[in-house]
Amino acid sequence: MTTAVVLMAYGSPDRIEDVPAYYADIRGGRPIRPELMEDLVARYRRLGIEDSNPLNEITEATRARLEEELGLPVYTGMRHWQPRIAEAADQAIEAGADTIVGLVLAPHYSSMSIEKYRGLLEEAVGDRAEIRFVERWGSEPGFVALLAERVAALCEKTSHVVFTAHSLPARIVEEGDPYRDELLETARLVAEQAGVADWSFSFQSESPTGEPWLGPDILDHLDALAESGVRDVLVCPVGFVSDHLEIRWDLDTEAVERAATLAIGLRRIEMPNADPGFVRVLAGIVQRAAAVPSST
Ligand code: FEC
Repeated sequence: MTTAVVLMAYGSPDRIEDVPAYYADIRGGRPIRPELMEDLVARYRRLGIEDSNPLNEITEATRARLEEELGLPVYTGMRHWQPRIAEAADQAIEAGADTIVGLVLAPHYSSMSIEKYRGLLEEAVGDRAEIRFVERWGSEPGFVALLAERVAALCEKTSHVVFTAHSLPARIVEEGDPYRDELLETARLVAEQAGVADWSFSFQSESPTGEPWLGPDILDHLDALAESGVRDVLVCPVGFVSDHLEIRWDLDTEAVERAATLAIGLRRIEMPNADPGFVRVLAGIVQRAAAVPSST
């Protein structure tokens, strides 16, 4: 058996000129209102992606460390940008892999996220290799411990901890999607291990697609917390693992600004990024998936 890993992430445009093509890819061909495009270009400009692109750089650093840790080839495949998941699969197969472990840098399963990555990988691989796909790893003990340690280090007596994740259209709950339950389970485990009793959960990064999304949104949630007397919030994102637009804009800019108007102090834990301890957690997940011919 010759194993390789396809490490998958959302992907991010490398240059401002790439934003329209990137957004079109996210929309899957559905139209984009001009004002939404302009708003996204402005956010990426403020993020400074011309000089350095956090998501793509962190994913490459994670890939390189994971490869070293595992002693197996690891290829990056992006869902919405380059290198594409199909390119990563081709590289793995051309290098002789007959077994591919598929791991997404997003811990919780949803039909609208992880399942899409799986579809792209399966389509690319076809019958050329066996896929061992990791469906979820949000309750992975090493991941929970890493977040709990970061929360405990910053949590003060007066802190209220808000766990966050990317929102998705609310209809997924009626469709029986486990996404929200899995997120809440990670939050519960982290709070328990960090010894935090005062915590809540909110979603972030909702898109204006014209249908209701899972809430509460972090900005509305901050309003409600302020009204109930909370003055010190520690944010722990559990549904993302890297610094990227949704962290640096939605939390570090928008949520920080809203908190300031409400006289709430807001801090967040550092993201796992390519931290060696986090990469060891990922390596353990890959090793287990490689050893067992089924999803974990
Ligand atoms: O730093 C970067 O350049 C990329 C940051 C980024 C991450 C990310 C993660 C997730 N998304 C998820 C679901 C959706 C759904 C839609 C949607 C739209 C966007 C847009 C941008 C964007 N997402 Fe994203 N997402 C990131 C970036 N996302 C930009 C489009 C403009 C906007 O809304 O701001 C709606 C699609 C549609 O219109 O039909 C749904 C989920 C995740 C977490 C899991 C993962 O990482 O794959 C779920 C990072």
